[in-house]
Amino acid sequence: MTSPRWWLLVLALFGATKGEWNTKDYMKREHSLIRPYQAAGMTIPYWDFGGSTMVTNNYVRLTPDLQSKQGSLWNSVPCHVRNWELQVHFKVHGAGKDLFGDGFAIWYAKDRMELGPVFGNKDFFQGLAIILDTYSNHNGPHNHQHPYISAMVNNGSLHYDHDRDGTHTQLEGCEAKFRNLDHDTHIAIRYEKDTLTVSTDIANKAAWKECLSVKGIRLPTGYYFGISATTGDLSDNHDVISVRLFELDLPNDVKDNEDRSNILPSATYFESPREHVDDPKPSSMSGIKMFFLMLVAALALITAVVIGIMYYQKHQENSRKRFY
Ligand SMILES: [Ca+2]
Repeated sequence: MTSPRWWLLVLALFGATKGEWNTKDYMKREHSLIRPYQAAGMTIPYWDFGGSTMVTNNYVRLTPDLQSKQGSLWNSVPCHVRNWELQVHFKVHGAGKDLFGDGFAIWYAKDRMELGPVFGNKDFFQGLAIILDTYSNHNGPHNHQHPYISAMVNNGSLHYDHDRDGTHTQLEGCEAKFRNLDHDTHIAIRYEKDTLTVSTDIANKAAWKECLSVKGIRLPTGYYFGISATTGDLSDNHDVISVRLFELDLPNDVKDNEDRSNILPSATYFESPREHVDDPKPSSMSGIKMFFLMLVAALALITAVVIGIMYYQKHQENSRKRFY
């Protein structure tokens, strides 16, 4: 994957400050958030924020490290770019060593600025969510460790199930230890020719590592980019340092003039869903009760077998009598 971030580093070394790279990918200023954020007063050009979100000179804090907070940050300009890469420089940190949460989500969605239960955004959303879940709500057997990054596409009909950490609606996911790191942490969401690829740069190597890649994703144009976060009983600071959107230049791409402004978001391939079984309830039966129940069941089974054999033998005798 070609990475505009490499060029960012190269340009930084040469002291270049223009938002236009040497590649043919263009950064779209109206969908990006770069320091200094505030032009005048308390507003950020092209961005709105709500809930607990606080803007400082160096970061936008969606939630502080306090319980029961929800915050969001939304681009106010709908995105009409067909192939894009969104890069988010973020920092999740807090005092909790073992207990922290809940995480944050990056959105490309139809509706904006609606706080709700899905990492600070509304449920039954229309669009794409990249979820960076730091807390495992699921006590049963899990396929993965947390923090966990996953992708979800929703046409408005799917519910995000926190009890299963969204595992039965996710497209794909990966484990990513991005919390409480001293170095910078980045995520890139690339949407190119209906393929969604999510990569992380959290190992302080200035290189992208692929987390997930899914083909057959159809997203409408004209949706909004946003980021939201939430804390519950557990908490963390969820900070956004920058957001950069690049329009991808695909020179060999046959011009596709399909009007995508009115389609519903859809995904061709979902991860084979894990069965939605309830966690085993702790048995209210004591061991002795259980033993007797098993004993009675065993006796009943033996009795049934014995009766069955007797009946069979009798039947055989009768048949023989009939035949001979
Ligand atoms: Ca969770």
